[in-house]
Amino acid sequence: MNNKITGVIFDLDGVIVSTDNCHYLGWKQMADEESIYFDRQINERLRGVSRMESLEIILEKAEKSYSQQEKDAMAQRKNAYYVKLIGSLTADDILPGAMNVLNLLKANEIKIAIGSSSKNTPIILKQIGLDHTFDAIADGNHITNSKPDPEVFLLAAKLLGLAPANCLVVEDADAGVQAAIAGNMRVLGVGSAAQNEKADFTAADLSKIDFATILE
Ligand code: B16
Ligand code: MG
Repeated sequence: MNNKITGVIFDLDGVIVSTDNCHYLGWKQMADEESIYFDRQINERLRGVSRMESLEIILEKAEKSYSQQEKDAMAQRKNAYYVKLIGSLTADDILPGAMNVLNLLKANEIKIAIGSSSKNTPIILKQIGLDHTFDAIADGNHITNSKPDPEVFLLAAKLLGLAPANCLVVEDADAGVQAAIAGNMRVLGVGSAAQNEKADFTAADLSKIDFATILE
């Protein structure tokens, strides 16, 4: 079977743009208002994890239990803080190497997609000027099972019209690396996933890898 890479699926947060600080500040404001302990170390555990699953991780430190209605309201409140913060993102926030890689792939007629857990994907892409760049977008609005489930990547591959074996995923979260492997795709781990031994390729960021060698 021909397993040449003909499509690349990019995670968004931590791969194309870094929004972790905005997530941290949004959750921190909500947690402080509820007197729930929250720090940057706990924030690391939220990488690639859906909004409601992130809230459950934060609530591990809560001293009372919350009803589903209260949880929905807390997640909504955090998202309002977060959306306000990402309103100041610009193309300058695109991570090192990302534009070069996207241009290289386009020049080589390799299809490109986004596979992100974030329901704010459309807003973020518009803010950084990449809303017309990708051939397909699969995000938190289109899936029911979040990473490490492969659903978002399988949907991206389907939208590209490609078999999973012909796709490479680029991820910064261990949950995302696991999702790519579960979806029978190859994976390049960057950022926090640069040390992940399960990844087929690793690099500190997209400026630190010769992408052409992956495509050979
Ligand atoms: P939202 P990715 C993920 O994006 C973030 O890494 C994670 O921290 C966040 O909780 C999740 O999106 C959901 O985001 O609240 O905007 O729907 O890394 O999968 O692009
Ligand atoms: Mg990510």
